[in-house]
Amino acid sequence: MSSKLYLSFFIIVMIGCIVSVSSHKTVHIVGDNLGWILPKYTGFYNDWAKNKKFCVGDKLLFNYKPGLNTVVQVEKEDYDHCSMKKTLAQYFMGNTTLTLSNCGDYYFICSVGKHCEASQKLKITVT
Ligand SMILES: *[C@@H]1O[C@H](CO)[C@@H](O)[C@H](O)[C@H]1NC(C)=O
Ligand SMILES: [Cu+2]
Repeated sequence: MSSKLYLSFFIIVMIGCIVSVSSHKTVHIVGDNLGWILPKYTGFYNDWAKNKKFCVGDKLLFNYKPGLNTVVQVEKEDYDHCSMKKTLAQYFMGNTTLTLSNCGDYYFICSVGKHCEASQKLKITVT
């Protein structure tokens, strides 16, 4: 009887741990200290994202100055071609925080000048 009680207590503690770990939300600062800028080299933002794990509920923080850069969420085709045939969302007021609410791929580009062609673009996969 008491070992059963002990077991159910143990199970409740385990569930509590799992819930608190999985509800831990991370704010990912895109480009870390450099922020969301015209990158120094091709593939900079892919490198930034490479070893990170993006989970549902995490946030992305794009640090940029309004007027100098924008954040445009697009689909894969526009990401690949730096076009804006079908934009999902656009932000231009500076320092944009986005919540990653769904699993799947997210694509972002900057719409200023030739910034996207110069690799100011970001693809992440949310799991
Ligand atoms: C945007 O974020 C940067 C970096 O954290 C900060 O220095 C700047 O003051 C912020 N700008 C605004 C308008 O909040
Ligand atoms: Cu830009």
